[in-house]
Amino acid sequence: MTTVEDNPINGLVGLVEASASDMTRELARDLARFRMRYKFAIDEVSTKIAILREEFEHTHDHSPIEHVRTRLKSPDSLLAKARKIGCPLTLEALEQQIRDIAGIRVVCPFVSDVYWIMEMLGSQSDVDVVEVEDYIAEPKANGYRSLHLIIKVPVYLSDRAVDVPVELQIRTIAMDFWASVEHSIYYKYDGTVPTTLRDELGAAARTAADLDATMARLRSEVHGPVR
Ligand code: 0O2
Repeated sequence: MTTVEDNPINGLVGLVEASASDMTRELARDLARFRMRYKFAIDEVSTKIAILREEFEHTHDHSPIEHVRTRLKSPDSLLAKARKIGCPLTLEALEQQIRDIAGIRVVCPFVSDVYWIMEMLGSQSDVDVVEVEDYIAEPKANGYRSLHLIIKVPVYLSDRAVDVPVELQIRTIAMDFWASVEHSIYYKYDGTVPTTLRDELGAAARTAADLDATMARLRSEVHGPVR
C-alpha cells in the first residue's frame, strides 16, 4: 500500500493543498506521470555512459569516469523553479521552459575525458545535442568550471515516443570538489558571499585548474598522449 511518506508527489500535494489556486490535484497526478519520462531518459543516458565507460576501460590505462550522479527534479523544486522563472504551471510550459528536470553529472579524472564523453555521446545517432555551455573554456566570474550540455534522447512509451531533454554536467574531480564546496558556501550565505571568501574561492578555482593541467601533463609524460 502506498503511504503518505512514500508517495513521490507527496511534497507537491502538500503545496497543492496549501495553494489550491496554483495547481489542482489532477495536475499533481499528471505531473507524476510526466516526471516518469524524465526518469526513463536518465536511465537511457546512464546506460549509454556505462557502456562508454566499460568499453574504454578495456582499451586504455585509466577509467574516463570517476563517478556518475543522477537526479530527477522533485515536484517541489520543479514548482519552485517554475515560479522563479515565471513559467506557467502547465505541463506543456514546464516541458518547454525547464530543461533540467533530468540531470546527470559525470565526474572524470582528466579534462580530456570530459570532452571525450561529450564527443562520444554527441556522435550517437539517437542523441541530439541541443545546447553546449563550456564553462571550462570560459569559466564563470566566480571561477565555476564545468561542461554543460542539454541533450535530447528518445524515450519509447507504450503509446508513443517522446524526445526528452537531459541536462549533463561533465567535469573533473578537481572541478567537482570546488563546485560542491562553493555550492555549500553559497547556500550558507544565501547567495551573498562575503568578498574575502569570494576572492579565496576564485583563487581556489585557479588552483584546481592548475592541478588539472599538471595531472594531465604528468600522465602524458608517463603514459604518452591519451588519445
Ligand atoms: P542545482 O541544485 O544543482 O540543480 P538554470 O539551470 O536555467 O537555472 P542556467 O544559468 O541556465 O540556470 O544554467 P547553468 O548556469 O548552466 O547552471 C545550471 C547548473 O549548473 C546549476 O543548477 C548548478 O548545478 C550548476 N552551476 C552553475 N553555476 C554554478 C556555480 O557558480 N557554482 C556551482 N557550485 N554550481 C553551479 P542549479 O539549478 O543552480 O542548482
